[in-house]
Amino acid sequence: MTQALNETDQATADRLIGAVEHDIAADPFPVKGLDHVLFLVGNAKQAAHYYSTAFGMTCVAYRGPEQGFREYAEYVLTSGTARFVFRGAVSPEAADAAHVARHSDGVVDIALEVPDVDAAFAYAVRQGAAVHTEPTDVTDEHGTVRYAAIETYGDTRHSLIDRSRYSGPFLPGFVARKPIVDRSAAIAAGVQPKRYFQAVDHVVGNVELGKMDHWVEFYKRVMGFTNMAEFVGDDIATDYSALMSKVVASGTRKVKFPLNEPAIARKKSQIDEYLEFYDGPGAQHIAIATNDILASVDAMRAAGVEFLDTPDSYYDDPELRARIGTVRVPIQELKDRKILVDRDEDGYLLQIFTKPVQDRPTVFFELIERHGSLGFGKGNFKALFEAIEREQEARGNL
Ligand code: TYF
Ligand code: FE
Repeated sequence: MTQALNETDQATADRLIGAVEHDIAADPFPVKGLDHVLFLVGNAKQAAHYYSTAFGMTCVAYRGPEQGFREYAEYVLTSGTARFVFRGAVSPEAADAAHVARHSDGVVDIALEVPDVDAAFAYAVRQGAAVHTEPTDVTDEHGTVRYAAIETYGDTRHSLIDRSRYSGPFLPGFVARKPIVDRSAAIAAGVQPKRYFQAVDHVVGNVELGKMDHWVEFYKRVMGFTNMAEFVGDDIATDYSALMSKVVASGTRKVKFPLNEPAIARKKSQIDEYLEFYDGPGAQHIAIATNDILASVDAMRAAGVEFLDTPDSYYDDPELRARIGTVRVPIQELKDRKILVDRDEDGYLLQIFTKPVQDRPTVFFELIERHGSLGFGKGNFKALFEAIEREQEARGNL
């Protein structure tokens, strides 16, 4: 099989996303990691094609009318440990058709893999989480998966999944499926195509004005997450762009959820623009971790993915040069590709942001290559927010 996951992939992914030693057994809400991100989209067949061709992902599983599931077609794509599921409504009566009509393409489930669904669910509900799905077993010839789901911001939820007694390609009912892009000729010729990313680093939520602390407290209380140091307060909010941000993470740091809210500033906040067009809170961006951001950006650009622009002045700024010091490539390589760089006491990171990946100015992606830094690119907020505001202006939303 192509690009099959092994222990080395798991170790690589954990290193890339900055996982730390942590005894999950001592946790009130033990989390093994991110299981998958479920997108509800208008056309899952075409989404699966885009993420295969433009994001280099591999389709590994499918479920649809052919398997007796008349409501939806669902495609499971992976890249290293990252797993995205694209679900499109087949039946006009499918509940998810209404979700797409309201929000357009977006993230509905940020699913977590847990060792004990019942214990995690009971803890979350005791701590005030709203129930989406009670714990239940689903079974097919590959074994049993136990899962439950709790509600989070907007129409978003967190499934809690125990797949330790399951050996199928995804979840019961799904069948293995061959990749959409045929890379077999290259593989036969001895060239193993390089993945554009190996793991999901973080998933960011946009919530309403005044609700950021509510959701930070939610993740602390319900999931035992803790605050990470990085946050954007009033100072950055009013100087650069109108948002406030705090980050919560699981004990291992494998699951990291920054939460943004709009702040009142001179201009219309990029978060307000999202909330208006998504018609409520939801997932804003997914950061995907790579060990070669230069190659990934080149490949994705060549396939037609649009990235935010960064002016040359960013790279020519002597203050930035001094702060950044030496990174693994000459700054010119980053400048050529508009890749941003930030450094803190632990190390540095390289990052770049795509433009929104659907018609509405809502969900986008971030490519991130960490070298020690566990941050989120705080030093880049000014340059990044100015780039976002140029796009907002072009859309007539500023
Ligand atoms: O995840 C983060 O916090 C960074 C920075 O609209 C960021 O990627 C924050 C807000 C935003 C885009 C990026
Ligand atoms: Fe980010």
